Amino acid sequence: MKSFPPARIRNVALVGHGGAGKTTLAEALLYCSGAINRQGRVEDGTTTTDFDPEEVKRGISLSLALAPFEHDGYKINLLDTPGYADFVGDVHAALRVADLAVFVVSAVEGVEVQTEAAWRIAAQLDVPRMIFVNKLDRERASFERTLDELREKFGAGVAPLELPIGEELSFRGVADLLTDTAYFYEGGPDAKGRATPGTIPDDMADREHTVHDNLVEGIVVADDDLMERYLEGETISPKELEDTLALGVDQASVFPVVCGSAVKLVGIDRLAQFICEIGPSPQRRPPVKVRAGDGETEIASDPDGPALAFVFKTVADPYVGKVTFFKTLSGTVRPDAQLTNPRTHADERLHGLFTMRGKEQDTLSEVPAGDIGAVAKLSDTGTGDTLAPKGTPVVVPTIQALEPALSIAIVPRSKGDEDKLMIGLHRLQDEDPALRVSRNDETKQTLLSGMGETHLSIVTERLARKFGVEVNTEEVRVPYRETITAQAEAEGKYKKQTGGHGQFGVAFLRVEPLDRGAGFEFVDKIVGGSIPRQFIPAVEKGIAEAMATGGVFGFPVVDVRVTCFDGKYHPVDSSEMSFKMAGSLGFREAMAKASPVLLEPISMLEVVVPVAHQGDVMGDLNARRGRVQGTESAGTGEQIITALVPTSEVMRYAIDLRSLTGGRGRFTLEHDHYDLLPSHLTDRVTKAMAESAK
Ligand SMILES: Nc1nc2c(ncn2[C@@H]2O[C@H](COP(=O)(O)OP(=O)(O)OP(=O)(O)O)[C@@H](O)[C@H]2O)c(=O)[nH]1
Ligand SMILES: [Mg+2]
Repeated sequence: MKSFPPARIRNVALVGHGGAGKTTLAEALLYCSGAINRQGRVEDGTTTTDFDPEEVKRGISLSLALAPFEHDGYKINLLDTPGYADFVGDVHAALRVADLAVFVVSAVEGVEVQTEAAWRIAAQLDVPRMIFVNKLDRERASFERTLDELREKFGAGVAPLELPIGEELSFRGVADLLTDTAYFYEGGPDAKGRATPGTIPDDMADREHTVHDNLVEGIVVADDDLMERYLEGETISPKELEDTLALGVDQASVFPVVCGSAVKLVGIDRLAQFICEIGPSPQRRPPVKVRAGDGETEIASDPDGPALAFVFKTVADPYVGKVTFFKTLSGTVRPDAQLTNPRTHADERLHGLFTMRGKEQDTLSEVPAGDIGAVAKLSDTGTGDTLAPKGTPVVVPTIQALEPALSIAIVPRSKGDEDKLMIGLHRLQDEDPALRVSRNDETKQTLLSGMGETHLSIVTERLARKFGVEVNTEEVRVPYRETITAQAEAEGKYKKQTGGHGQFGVAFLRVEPLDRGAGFEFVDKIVGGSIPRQFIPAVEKGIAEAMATGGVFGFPVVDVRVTCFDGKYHPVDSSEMSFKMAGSLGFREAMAKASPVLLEPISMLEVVVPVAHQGDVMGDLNARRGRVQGTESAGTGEQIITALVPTSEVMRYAIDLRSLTGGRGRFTLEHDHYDLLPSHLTDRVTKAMAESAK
């Protein structure tokens, strides 16, 4: 693909709720601009941007995909993003590099949960926004209803530039409010989405005039000079209106609304045109704030400045290796450029530069400021990293890490696959900042943590497809622990007399409960050499090992003081080994007599939900044995609830909260402390433990 100056580049993210038609719209834009010859369909798995086998199988987008195309002398770097909540990390990544977000909203479903979630992210990042009301050809589509919802949710900045001509089956074109012209799309498939201009149908002329006047008034208020001329009765030219509108878009104070159908190719060419004409070029965006040493400075999008690139996405390919997607923030990145990653201090050589349209690579001769490119085989650079010239270690604030919400435990299906599994997981973690891999030594499980069930099942599918490791998933075990509630004593005796050299050691032990979190304390009260000094550490070691391997119920033992107050030895048969055994046996016996109980982990849960859901969420927390610690307003109609909840009750909270709030809640969980498990639950836990050991 040839190189474009920054003024001719548009970085556009398609965002919105799952199924609104983003991928179909990306396909339509590529097709109408001539970048592809065939309009693929999501249902057939033939679209450009849903190319992953996992995406094809499910018919939904799972990760952001780049699809550049040319329109009218501009290069539009389209970023198709997933609408499903589990993959919101990629929406965030796309919005970090987009200069315009096009919200795709279905005229049937209207504004949905993820539309609002993406809006919040775009607002937070100050990304200019416009809206494409899609699916106007569908039954029960309504532009009016959708527009009302948009205004209600996103405010007075929402400004329609078009009205649909006809709706549902009779949807055939759009009326342009700036120029008072109708565009009809009735040329059939051969027209490839090209419109025929005409006059606005009589039956909608009145309405068109009203909306037109509203729009013009909405635009001219932003400019005193225009306002004055307008009030004096002058007709403001569409070009002038458009320029003023573009300023409002730049400032993310005006959100133009256009409409059409991605499947029927209605309004698609016009959307591309709007993107070029009123969409901000990278140069019109405010300079990027970067950290330089201890201070902060700003970097303008200047192709002649020092090269600076921001990595927003990494994809692990088992054959090509790692592909790194970046946006050049300043300067011009050329093949063989040598840049440094200030985070890892790695010197990276950017060999071949290319762009990708879906899965197809296309060579680039350079990636100037504002443009997006890709490079393969960087050694030590991941998503969110900055690449800067050696000696100028500036760092762009990284992509905010997502806290995983759900965990599963995985085991490789074939025994010898442990190493392959770890390599695969490591590589997948590289491309997916929302994925965490950890090992719990207490429960002896390898845990995979992510954003939700779909996310985690995609990860296991990818492990199999990309790295040839099949895994079984298990329920995550709760790391229960044991402790005692009374004092007890026991004699630990180890004696073996088989043939020649025997084994002999005796340790008298006393166990006492300690405060929560105190751990293990060993007290040596041996006097008069009843156990020789050199063997006392062995007694302690034996106890420690017994505690770790599990007490009466099979869980690790904590918060116990063990005092060794007497013992016996044999001058020939006693050894370290025999005292270790004595310690271990004595401890087990004393523990059993000391009223052992189970401890369960308690988590601190923080839930953010719309006020309307607060009652439901608190009621549900009660049912989970939760103790609400406080509630406070998060502003914007949301409430923050903090509660201490037994960890076992919130292992799948990600799924439960989603269904409880229709996806409108979010939460974080953090281990807080251990507490006594209510005795009526002990049976259930020990039974489950016995089951899982089978
Ligand atoms: N009738 C009609 N159907 C559409 C239109 N746009 C998309 N669809 C259909 O809506 C469904 C979802 O479309 P996608 O393009 O996959 O939606 P998406 O927004 O990419 O969904 P996610 O990737 O899951 O976020 C598909 O069956 C499309 O064929 C449209 O304009 N008209
Ligand atoms: Mg999609």
